[in-house]
Amino acid sequence: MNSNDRLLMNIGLVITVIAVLGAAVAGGELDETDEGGNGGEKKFRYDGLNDTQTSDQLNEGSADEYDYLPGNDTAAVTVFVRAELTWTDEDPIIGFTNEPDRFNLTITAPTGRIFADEAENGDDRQGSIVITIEDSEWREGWTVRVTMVEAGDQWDPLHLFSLQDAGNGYELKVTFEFKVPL
Ligand SMILES: [Ca+2]
Ligand SMILES: [Ca+2]
Repeated sequence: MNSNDRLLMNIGLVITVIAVLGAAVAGGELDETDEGGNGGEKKFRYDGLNDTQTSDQLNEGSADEYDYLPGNDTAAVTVFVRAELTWTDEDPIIGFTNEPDRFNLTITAPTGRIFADEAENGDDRQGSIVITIEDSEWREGWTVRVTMVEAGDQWDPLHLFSLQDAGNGYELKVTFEFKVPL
């Protein structure tokens, strides 16, 4: 092997190492070493779960519930949760105003602790609720609940005639970040 070949081989090795490191970062497969309470070491693999749910129509007073078990593993520890609910109230008929719709978004943690928020859409008929939970250290399952609290009806300018607004559709995007013991 001449010196040029050796140089090429070394360059190839460096590129391979960089490529492997890059893949590990991109895939979220970095390991972490945590100090355990008993002085031992625990290793975890980090991972994520993204889910999107859509509904064409949720009637006023009704709710949809979604259950999640991050990693499909009761040993997985959820470290971050984000749920975003968005909706668009219907276009009103000409001359009428569509009064806002009100949704409630509730996340129930494995401990039973509840995180909830409620909002109605604006005049542009766009509505959204976002809940984020950071620094969670909880194992096991979570529940996300979407409730169509109240659908404001359509009214004429003099408030003499109304058309019932029965509810609304929505989109729900949920993200979990969790670590699984190795
Ligand atoms: Ca409405
Ligand atoms: Ca509506």
